[in-house]
Amino acid sequence: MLQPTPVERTVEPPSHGAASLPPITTRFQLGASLTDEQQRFLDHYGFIVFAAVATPSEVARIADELTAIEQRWLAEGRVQVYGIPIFKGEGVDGQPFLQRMPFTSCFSDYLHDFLRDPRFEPVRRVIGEDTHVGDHEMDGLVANRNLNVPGSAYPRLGWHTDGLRDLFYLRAPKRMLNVGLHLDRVRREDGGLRIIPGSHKQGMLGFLFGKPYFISHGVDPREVAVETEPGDLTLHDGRTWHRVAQSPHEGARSLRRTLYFPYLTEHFPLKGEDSKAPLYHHLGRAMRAGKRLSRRLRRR
Ligand SMILES: O=C(O)CCC(=O)C(=O)O
Ligand SMILES: [Fe+2]
Repeated sequence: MLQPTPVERTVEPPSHGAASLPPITTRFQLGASLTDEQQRFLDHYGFIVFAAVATPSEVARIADELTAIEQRWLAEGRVQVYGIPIFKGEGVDGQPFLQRMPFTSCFSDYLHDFLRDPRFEPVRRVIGEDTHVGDHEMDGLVANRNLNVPGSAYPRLGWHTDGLRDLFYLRAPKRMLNVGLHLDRVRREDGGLRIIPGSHKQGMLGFLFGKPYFISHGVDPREVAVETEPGDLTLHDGRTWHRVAQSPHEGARSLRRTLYFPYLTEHFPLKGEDSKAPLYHHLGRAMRAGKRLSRRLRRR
């Protein structure tokens, strides 16, 4: 069993001792509201996992909806949605495969309704008294499909905090809880989400210079693997340092699908077909193009 590793000096000492909390690998049950213990766990570590919040049939249906949206976007020759680029790579058989799909709830009634299901009320209340579903804000409901094949455009994601985005919007990073639904079984040995527990309590310097953003992928001695089963729901504080580790498996076994729910307390500009790409996505696109080129050159 994993034990919480001692936090670095750059991280503030936690206000509650970890001793009174259940093990860091706990998968909790989501009830009508978060228990005091669940709330303390989230505050202390900066993340929490809820087991099997979606049923197997819902997970299957969500996966099918994503495939249907993918087919539609491929047929239309779409490269972006509302100004946000789609990551397009190759699938297991070399076919075109969309790996980061923004605004998916604008293209599926099922996903649109799913986000509004009453079971998520307790999660929404943790985020704020009054949250709305930002189908058309930021990147909307984002679906990620990490895959490890030679033509993949998105096998992994380097260390980052999501708070950096706030800096692009010219404001200090605020507590922002990311709600992720996980469609696949991912254990530590399968790669997947890694978080530095407690790193949401770092100061501004830790945020900016804790690690080189997105280009560092190394194992951190403080990191924990967030292990999930299909239908699990995770919450993580966007100010934590986190990454997505590449699967050591290849092909279909490496597939890892997640959806990040746009539960927002603030209103952001509504996006539609004539929206333009924000600066950070231009940077991201340039980085991905560079990586694809270097992979291609290495394969020669
Ligand atoms: O795939 C995940 O679980 C996390 C992705 C992520 O950290 C991000 O898109 O900012
Ligand atoms: Fe992130």
